[in-house]
Amino acid sequence: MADRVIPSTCWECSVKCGSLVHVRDGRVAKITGNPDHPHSEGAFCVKGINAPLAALEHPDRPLFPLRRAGERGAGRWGRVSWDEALEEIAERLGAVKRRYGPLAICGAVSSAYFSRGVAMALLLRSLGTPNHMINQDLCQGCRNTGALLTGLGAAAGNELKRTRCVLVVGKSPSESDVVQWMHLKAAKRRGATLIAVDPRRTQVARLADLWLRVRPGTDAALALSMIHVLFEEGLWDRAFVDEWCVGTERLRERARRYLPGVAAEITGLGAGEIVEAARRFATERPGCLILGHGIDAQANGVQTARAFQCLLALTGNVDVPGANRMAQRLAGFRDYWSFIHAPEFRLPREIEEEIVGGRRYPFWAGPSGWAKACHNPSVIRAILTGDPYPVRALYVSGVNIVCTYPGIQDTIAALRDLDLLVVATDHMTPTAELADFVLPKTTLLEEEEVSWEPGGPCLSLTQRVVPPRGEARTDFEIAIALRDRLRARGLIDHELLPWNSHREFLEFQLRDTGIRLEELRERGFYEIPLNYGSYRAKGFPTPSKKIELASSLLEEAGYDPLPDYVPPGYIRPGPDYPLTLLTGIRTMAYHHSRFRNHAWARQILADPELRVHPETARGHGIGEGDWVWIETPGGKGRVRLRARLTDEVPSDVVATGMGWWYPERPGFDHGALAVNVDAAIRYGPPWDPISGSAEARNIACRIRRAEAEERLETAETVSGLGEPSWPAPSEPRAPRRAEVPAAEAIEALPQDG
Ligand SMILES: Nc1nc2c(c(=O)[nH]1)N[C@H]1C(S)=C(S)[C@@H](COP(=O)(O)OP(=O)(O)OC[C@H]3O[C@@H](n4cnc5c(=O)[nH]c(N)nc54)[C@H](O)[C@@H]3O)O[C@H]1N2
Ligand SMILES: Nc1nc2c(c(=O)[nH]1)N[C@H]1C(S)=C(S)[C@@H](COP(=O)(O)OP(=O)(O)OC[C@H]3O[C@@H](n4cnc5c(=O)[nH]c(N)nc54)[C@H](O)[C@@H]3O)O[C@H]1N2
Ligand code: SF4
Ligand SMILES: [Mo]
Repeated sequence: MADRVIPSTCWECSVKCGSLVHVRDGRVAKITGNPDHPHSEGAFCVKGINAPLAALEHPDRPLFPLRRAGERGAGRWGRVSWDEALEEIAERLGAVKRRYGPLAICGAVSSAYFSRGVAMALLLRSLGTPNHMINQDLCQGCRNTGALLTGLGAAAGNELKRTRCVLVVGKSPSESDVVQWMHLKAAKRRGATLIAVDPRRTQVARLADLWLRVRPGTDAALALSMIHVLFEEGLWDRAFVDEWCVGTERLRERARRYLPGVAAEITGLGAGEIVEAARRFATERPGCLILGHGIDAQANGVQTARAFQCLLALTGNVDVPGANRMAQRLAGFRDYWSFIHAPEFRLPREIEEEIVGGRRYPFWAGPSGWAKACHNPSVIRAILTGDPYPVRALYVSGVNIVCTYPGIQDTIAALRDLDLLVVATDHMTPTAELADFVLPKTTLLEEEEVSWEPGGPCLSLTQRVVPPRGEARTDFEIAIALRDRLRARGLIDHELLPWNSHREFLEFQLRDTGIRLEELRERGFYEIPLNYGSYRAKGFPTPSKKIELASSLLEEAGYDPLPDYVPPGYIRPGPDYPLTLLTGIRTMAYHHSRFRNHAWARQILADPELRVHPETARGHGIGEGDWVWIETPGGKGRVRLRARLTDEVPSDVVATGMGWWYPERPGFDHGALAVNVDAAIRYGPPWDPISGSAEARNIACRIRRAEAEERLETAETVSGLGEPSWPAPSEPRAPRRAEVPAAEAIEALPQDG
């Protein structure tokens, strides 16, 4: 067979780089970056090079459907045919539906933007349930909810190539986004100004002209103070703001509370630094704002994001070359959000209103919410307590919730309690270990996908390079096959998953673009022409059609319409927990919990790290490489991490990653209870009042050197199961109105997760 180079798209993380798959003698020889790809321009990483092949060929990969043969989590499985698996799953879903009603069936999915998110949501909706969980409440949910309320879902994308100033807040692209990192280094070489806001001395902070080492969780005070400086010194873009923003005077009033001296006290920064950052960002134009995960998944996340989005609006850095730009859509293309929000794929409103968390978090979960997905912690609680109603069956695909949701003990207890747990996956994760059925999933090189990449902007094709191994199927194929069995049993109430093959779905996504799948094959992408200033014709996606510095939607719903600083929950615990723990610091070799079963990745980083300042380490008798216990006030367990001494963190902060487990260890949790930071924290409140996001990133903690004889928590010893560690969300807020605008606004937003 002739050698070929197939242009494709890497999906091993949310960056979605253009790739070139080199095929020799019918086998994949190597994978490299695609220099011609409009979004990634050749950028690529160690995961993209190694992971697709390692996952494809992994010796432990499940290649056939498996049915549990022993107790949940006992690791005993029997091979069954797809027919048997699907028949029994359909039968048991039917039993749950008949006994408890459709709402008792729920889903969980990640990277929702992949077609698997559509397959999952629409299969569940067809069954009559709006309930599915996505990662975004732990991910970019606060930033995106904030952007929608403000009406400014503008991202930097490759405008970084033309910008003169970049403000990077709580993002570490050298670890999490190779494309952005490439652009930032180039911008710096070109002489652009870089301002980094991060408690940690990240690579961006090292590169920056100005590094603001903000105290964790206090960014809103910084942003409001910068806003104040802009107003005080007349540095705001009056022409833009007068024409395109509402609530200017009210914001000015609010920002007055945050004089640089006041904000300096809150943030730990110097007043002079705050003023300088404001001046530079306002005057060195055009400028871009990048908001990262560091300000998200926090209890004041939405208003913190809004504070920065308002700052951006005041500088007028909106949809002009070199500034944050609005969505660059290809007319007619349907992505995840189009399906989630399109009326023809929705359930009747009275059913959507029943979604778990919808009344409490209408801007997130309810019929008018951004995510139209559940409030995850409330689902865990519903499984365990039956409140607000029983959730008894869960279909999980493409997410390893035991390893990635905070409060692992509660997640385990909930999964064990279910009447039915089905997990589709390409490797045996701790989540899959608890399933009744494990369904074998395709891996990247066996899949075909079309995605929209706003950064580039382009449509990007992932090509099926090899046939699926064993009996692996794509999520779409699984969903369609399951739908047919459910339909045969009269269990489909709403025909919302109308396609009969994965390919048919992809063609439907493209149908109204005028571009055919075949045309994408040659280059692997279709470049979307840039078009600035689209808001001039259609306005911003808010009720006023303006950028709402004071949000009318929030105000009508009884929330504070203006961004404000609220002290983070972690400040409260007091002297027992003197340090702040940052979780989720990305490392290049891993994607959350993935690749712990890949030798190439484990060679790069063998154990979970805790980054500790050398002085703090000395004070605790901790040396480089020592094992250290970490505990937080709300956590049900303690976990053990390996100390890495570095002054990149301040002395009152420690930082770690996430997602750890050791696939080779015995027990269904494979070590997650011992070493995964989500076993030391909880999914409980404080929750952001608008999005419901849990405080999963900045948490009070204490550390102690671990002695060799101290036992580790395992699947056998785990305690605290059975009781959710948080109360029911109290009274619904019952807003008068909580309408969120049209889908096209949503699609401008960052797509992590
Ligand atoms: N290699 C790799 N890349 C990934 C992923 C992965 O798992 N591995 N995951 C992908 C996904 S889903 C996501 S969501 C993104 C996340 O990627 P990023 O948005 O870059 O998030 P982090 O890497 O967690 O970095 C967040 C930064 O915020 C800082 N920080 C913490 N608390 C605060 C705070 O209160 N204020 C401020 N200003 N900063 C703070 C941290 O020190 C850290 O440097 O990465 C994506 N890319
Ligand atoms: N404490 C703390 N917790 C966090 C975070 C944090 O910063 N701190 N970060 C949060 C964030 S931002 C995120 S996005 C989440 C990530 O949480 P997850 O989405 O659970 O993370 P992954 O480990 O990437 O899990 C993906 C799973 O899907 C499987 N998979 C991959 N591709 C496919 C596919 O095509 N189909 C199917 N069916 N399965 C597939 C993989 O094998 C893997 O098991 O974690 C969150 N959890
Ligand atoms: S950053 Fe790496 S893993 Fe992510 S899409 Fe690009 S090559 Fe793939
Ligand atoms: Mo994420």
